[in-house]
Amino acid sequence: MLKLITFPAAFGEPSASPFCVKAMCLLQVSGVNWTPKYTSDPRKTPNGKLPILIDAGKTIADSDAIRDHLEKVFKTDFDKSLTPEQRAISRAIIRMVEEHLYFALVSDRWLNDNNWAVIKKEFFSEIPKVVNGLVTKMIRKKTRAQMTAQGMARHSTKEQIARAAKDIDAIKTLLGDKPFLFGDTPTGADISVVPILRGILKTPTQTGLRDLITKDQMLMAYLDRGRDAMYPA
Ligand SMILES: N[C@@H](CCC(=O)N[C@@H](CS)C(=O)NCC(=O)O)C(=O)O
Repeated sequence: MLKLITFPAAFGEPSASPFCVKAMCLLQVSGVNWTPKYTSDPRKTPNGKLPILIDAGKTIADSDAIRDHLEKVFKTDFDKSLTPEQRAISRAIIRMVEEHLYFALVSDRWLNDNNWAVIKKEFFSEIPKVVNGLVTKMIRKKTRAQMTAQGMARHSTKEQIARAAKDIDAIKTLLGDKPFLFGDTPTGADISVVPILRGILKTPTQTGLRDLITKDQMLMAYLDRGRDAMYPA
């Protein structure tokens, strides 16, 4: 049985982390037997991040590597219905959401003061009260430094939302009136896009970033469809 090391559920999503939700969807869609193991501490993992897949004692770190593993070992082709050109577009979409839009979500969750109050309670309530304030302040500081190094936090909130809107518009254009990005069934791109957009949607504070999704009924319907088709039961 494959074991997925993942952050716990949050805000009605099966994990607080869109990358962990993506890994869950990869496992679901490939039809393998798997079980989750929850942790909130990724510090000792190979990349200091989650998710991680354990397969017969072998550790596979990073959701992209998990996808490669499922494709190689279990012969799952997540893009089997796609042409070479569509596969190339899919790869570009995945990089756009995972290496850009995701950071707008992180910034919205961690650096927006209204959201931070909610996040702090949802993610860190089990840290003892006496040290909770200090520890969460340090974690937030580290996240701010990472977001500055990555670049997103160098933009104003308005600029971040404008940047995210361009990505979301590209997704909407590709989706059109199809059920999924490339047709009637979900492919690898949906498996990356849906958890990140749902992560934005389900973070409970109303923000300019979240509004980009809630004001669009087609996108909202797509996110429900994606959850129903790919998420663990
Ligand atoms: N490229 C990685 C990204 C994973 C990632 O960023 N995970 C975040 C949660 S969404 C994490 O573990 N963060 C913990 C930390 O940075 O301390 C993947 O696809 O798995």
